[in-house]
Amino acid sequence: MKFHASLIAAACALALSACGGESQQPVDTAAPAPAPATPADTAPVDTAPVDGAPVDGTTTPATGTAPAATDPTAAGGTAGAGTDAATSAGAAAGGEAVVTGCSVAIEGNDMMKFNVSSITVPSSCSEFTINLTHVGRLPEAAMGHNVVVTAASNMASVAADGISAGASAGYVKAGDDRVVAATEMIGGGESTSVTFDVSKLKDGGPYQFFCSFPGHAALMKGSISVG
Ligand SMILES: [Cu+2]
Repeated sequence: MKFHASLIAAACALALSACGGESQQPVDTAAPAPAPATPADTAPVDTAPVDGAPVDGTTTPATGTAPAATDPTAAGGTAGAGTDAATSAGAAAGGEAVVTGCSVAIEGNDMMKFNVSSITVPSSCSEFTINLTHVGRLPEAAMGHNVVVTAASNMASVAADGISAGASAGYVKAGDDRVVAATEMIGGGESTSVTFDVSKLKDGGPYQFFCSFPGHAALMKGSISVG
């Protein structure tokens, strides 16, 4: 008899719908679980406009949105805005930059990303201009971006020396002859550009472009070559 009773109890526990009264409690207990969804609601506001890639949110705990990013709810909530972000981001996939004449326009955003990962400078150009626009909203001090061009083999050391040089130097060591070109550091909503001699890219290489703001080079970098 006891055994039989416990079986029924177990059955009730498993089939919640079969046991009216008791099943209500587990359901109520489960209800608070979505509570984390509340903070998640605020997360998409920060995450959505930033980038269409949910992956970024997960790999950027620095933004403070990390807890929300782990919540599947956040991904769902972002879906709608994500479409817009993907559209506005355009080439944000990180592919080859569209070069017009002897210049290229690239973007940096609040998710610490450039919208291109490769730039091919036409060999017919004697000078080349890189136009950088920071499409984010964060200020330079928090999410500054620039474009520094250097030999790939020098990137790490140039970045390290830039950090030593500090914010006042735009995170680029003054007179650094390893630097082929470097824009000033800008914040959200700003634009800048730099023009350099293409002949500087024709010897050696491969070359890379990157952002020298502390910690950004890991994500904000790409290849630049003469094609
Ligand atoms: Cu940057």
